[in-house]
Amino acid sequence: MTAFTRREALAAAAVALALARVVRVRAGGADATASIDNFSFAPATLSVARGTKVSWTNRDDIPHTVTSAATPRVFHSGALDTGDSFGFTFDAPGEYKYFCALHPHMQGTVVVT
Ligand SMILES: [Cu+2]
Repeated sequence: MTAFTRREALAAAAVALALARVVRVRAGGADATASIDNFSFAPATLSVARGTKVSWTNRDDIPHTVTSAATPRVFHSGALDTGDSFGFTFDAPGEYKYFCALHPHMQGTVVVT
């Protein structure tokens, strides 16, 4: 390895470390949890600060999804089996309505301030 490529490698490593630090700070923000049980999202309305990662866990014994009602969709979990979780970080303020794509009468809202 030449000195030049070694310096490049060190610079790349420094950038990677800086990025990892940014990710860690973001992940260190307040997180919120919600559950899916008995064909409903709980809490049905969740208020969080921007930058919060909300994680839903399916506690029901059948599959559900967490699907943005917006067009285009802001997020979509795909089918979550019992015990599966889905997380989404809300970076922009707003009111995010969502539903279960398998049971559209299941609805919830995340309010981001
Ligand atoms: Cu469902």
